[in-house]
Amino acid sequence: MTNHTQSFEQGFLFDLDGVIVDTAKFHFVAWRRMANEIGIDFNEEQNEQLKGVSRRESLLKIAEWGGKSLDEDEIAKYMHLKNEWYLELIETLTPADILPGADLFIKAAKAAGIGIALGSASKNAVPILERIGMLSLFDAIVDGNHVSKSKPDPEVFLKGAEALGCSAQQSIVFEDSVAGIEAAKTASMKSIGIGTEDVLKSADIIVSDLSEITITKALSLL
Ligand code: B16
Ligand code: MG
Repeated sequence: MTNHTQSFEQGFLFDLDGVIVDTAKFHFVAWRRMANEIGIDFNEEQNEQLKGVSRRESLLKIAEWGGKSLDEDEIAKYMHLKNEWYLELIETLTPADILPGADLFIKAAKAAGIGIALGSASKNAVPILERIGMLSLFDAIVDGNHVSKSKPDPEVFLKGAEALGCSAQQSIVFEDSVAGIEAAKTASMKSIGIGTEDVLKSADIIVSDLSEITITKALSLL
């Protein structure tokens, strides 16, 4: 969903899982169910390493933890199976699952004339945004269906800025993963880390959620 006729002077690029909504808990349940099917188990701490990582890379990581090698047919089968279970779980999402301050912050940015884009690894981003009632706030959506390289490659954010018609220097990335902050840096974009300082130390500003930052403070980075 990109509109090439639009042009914003400044753009805010938002990751989805961990910034706008906590879908990580559903990814964990679905991946663990899938892993158990093939005799592997993993814990919540290991699940941290799957945040922001693509579906295929997540499966390969889990297989590696269990010392299993998978052929292409098995990879396709297990990715499909995990996604079916994940889709069942996200059926329960409602606007109450929006992370603190995310909707108010994005609405305020939009009202200030800033272009709003999604930059997510997920191929399920559109149904998730629909479920939480936030899809119409986005001027551009760049997700796992539009990129060939995953974060820390900057492709997802460069495409987002391009869709908004604004430069990398006038774009700010909002991210909860280390790979996403690294992608913003490689794209020459400022970044706001959503999480804790020990994990996201290289972000320009770090807050625990979007209720803790104002538009003015974010724009002061540019
Ligand atoms: P899907 P984000 C990422 O979302 C998740 O953090 C990650 O755990 C997941 O594997 C990835 O999306 C792909 O998701 O299976 O729905 O295509 O943080 O980039 O918004
Ligand atoms: Mg994320």
